[in-house]
Amino acid sequence: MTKHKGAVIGCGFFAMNQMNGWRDLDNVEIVAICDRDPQRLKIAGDEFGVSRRYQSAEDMFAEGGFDFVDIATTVQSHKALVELAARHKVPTICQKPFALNLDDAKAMVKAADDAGIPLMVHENFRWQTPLIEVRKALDSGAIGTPFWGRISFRSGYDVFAAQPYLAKGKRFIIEDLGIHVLDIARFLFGDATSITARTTRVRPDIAGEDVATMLLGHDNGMTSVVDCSYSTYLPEEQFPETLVEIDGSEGTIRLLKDYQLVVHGKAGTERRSVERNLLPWATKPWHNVQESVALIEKHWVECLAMAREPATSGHDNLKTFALVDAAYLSAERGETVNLRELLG
Ligand code: NAD
Ligand code: 89V
Repeated sequence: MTKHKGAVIGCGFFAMNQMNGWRDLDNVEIVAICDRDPQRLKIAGDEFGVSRRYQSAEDMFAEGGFDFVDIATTVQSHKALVELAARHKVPTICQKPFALNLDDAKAMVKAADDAGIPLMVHENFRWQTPLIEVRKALDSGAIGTPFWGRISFRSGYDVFAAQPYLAKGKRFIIEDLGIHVLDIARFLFGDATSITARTTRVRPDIAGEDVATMLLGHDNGMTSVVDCSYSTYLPEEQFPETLVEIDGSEGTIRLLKDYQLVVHGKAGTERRSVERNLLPWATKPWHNVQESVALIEKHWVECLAMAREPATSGHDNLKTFALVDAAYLSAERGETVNLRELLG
């Protein structure tokens, strides 16, 4: 068995899930970690038994000895780190949001292409089992031809407790969470040609928008609504569940709260739970997202071994990222934005 040697940059809140996912894979060994914060470096290094520890990514790359790098830092450092990895010709995974803007994202993809290295964006939401089950139900033809969909993430969860930086950015919910939900829309309904967005900031104590409603036109003629809110206080909190509604020519699919999937078509109605068992290191309510981390990491290693392009490659993610930029543009201008304008 080939053992893939990896390095992780950024040992913060979410990287712990990534480290756990890597530890679960028999054919991966994380041989080096990097964080400019020495305390975080020590905690992660001790927890996961990694002795090569660096405060500088440049120093880590200079010593080398790994086959891929997993960048788990916040967005401000992504461009410099992806370009550093490209200079060293090391296959790269980068967390979402991939970049600060679409121009940077395009430059990062070009850097990887020029270096001839695979590049995957850690866009894990589409790897959640319930969403994979929705996709399978769609592909089965049970509801005929889909013509309308809604992907919805509404919550009052205090996301700022674990990720305080989210309260500070001028861009918030579309850039941080909507990016996942827009990617799910692409995963289920195909690429989009246009987007119309409206945004609001309900919470007075944050800098960015915490509510966004987006209307997408898809290449295949479908219409979808993508809506996100962190100011929705429900009697039963549903964080971090993504709910889905799809109407087709012969039936409907609903992914309801508590991961209940209902597929209703000519053949009848099927209702079942698509919730997964907790991984040993997972904690509720995050377990479903944590499982998607393990699945995207497995996918990366398979792609690396077979020299295949990952589902959420840099090239693929440009289309999700363009939707993010287009949504902000649409909300600012108060008009529909054509995606071809941005992607060229
Ligand atoms: P965090 O602030 O907790 O951790 C980031 C770490 O990176 C910090 O320890 C920081 O010291 C380190 N760092 C930053 N720049 C560095 C550099 N140049 N060199 C070395 N170390 C550096 O952040 P987080 O909440 O873990 O988020 C990290 C990324 O993960 C963000 O992009 C966030 O959007 C993303 N995220 C993704 C998901 C998901 O489901 N995919 C969930 C949460 C967070
Ligand atoms: O993806 C993220 O960065 C997280 C969460 C999953 C909570 O949206 O902020």
